Amino acid sequence: MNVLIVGAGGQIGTELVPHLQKIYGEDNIIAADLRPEVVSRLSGGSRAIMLDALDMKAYTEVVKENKINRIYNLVALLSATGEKNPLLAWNINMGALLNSLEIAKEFNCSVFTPSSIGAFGKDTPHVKTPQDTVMRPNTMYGVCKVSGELLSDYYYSRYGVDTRSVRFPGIISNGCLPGGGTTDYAVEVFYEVLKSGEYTCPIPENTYMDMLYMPDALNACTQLMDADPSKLVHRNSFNVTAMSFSPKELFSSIEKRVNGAKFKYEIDPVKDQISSSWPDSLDDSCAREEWGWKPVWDMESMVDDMLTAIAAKLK
Ligand code: AKB
Repeated sequence: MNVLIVGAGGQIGTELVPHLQKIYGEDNIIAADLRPEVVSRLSGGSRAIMLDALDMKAYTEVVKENKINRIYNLVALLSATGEKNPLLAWNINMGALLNSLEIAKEFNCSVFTPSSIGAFGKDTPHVKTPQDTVMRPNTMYGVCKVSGELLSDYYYSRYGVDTRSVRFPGIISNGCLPGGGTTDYAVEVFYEVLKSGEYTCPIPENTYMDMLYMPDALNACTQLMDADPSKLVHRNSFNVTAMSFSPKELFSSIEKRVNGAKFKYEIDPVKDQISSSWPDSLDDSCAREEWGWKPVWDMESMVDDMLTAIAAKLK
């Protein structure tokens, strides 16, 4: 297995690289990112290279030279940033995906591209959102995610490219900070509370969204890609979730563990609009049935682990 991760320096990639190294061996993983400072951070113990996934020629050469047979395409501008510059979001998100699919077709690679709860919209059923349902997002990020799901399925049915994907909810982690997402509050709060004892939340207190703790997200990335293809009814993309909570519920769980922590709300209208259009909770039974998805972290165990890890990091 020779694996290439493009967009490796983001929240998921930073932790996916060591996760894949443990499974497939360090020498078989190449971590690629556009930013030189990120490449030097990634290169501790891994094969890290500078690559712009929009540069088709350079991308093709990397895949050819390294005999890559699996691509994790993690290149993306997230939901809130995407609303600041929709055209850029389209160009980056769709450009990287199309290049990945074309290269995969030519070199017979499998491709994992994360989709998101952002693929759903206000007309989607919000509670226990089914796997197959209305998808009419009203953000550019969501439009890219739905288009990406369709394109990935098209490359599978038309050209036989082994494309697979999950719809990630908010991912909570203590490695690299997320950036530009609507669910970022659920990570930021831990840093702020441990640094200053208070946090100002941009999302209304009773808005529910699905979340996953990073170890479960990493397992989703590898478990789905290693799943028996004959069992997959769906491919692009599977609902996955481990917990659904509102800011109020998360903060009350943190408050129980951090004495005197204070929370207030200054609602960001863009994030408010996006978060209220997303599901409150997903039905992930297809992922459970078709490839054995079974998350292990819930909100309480995640809060314990995050507080310990970030307190250690801040020291
Ligand atoms: C975002 O908030 O944009 C992402 C996502 C849920 O896809 N974290």
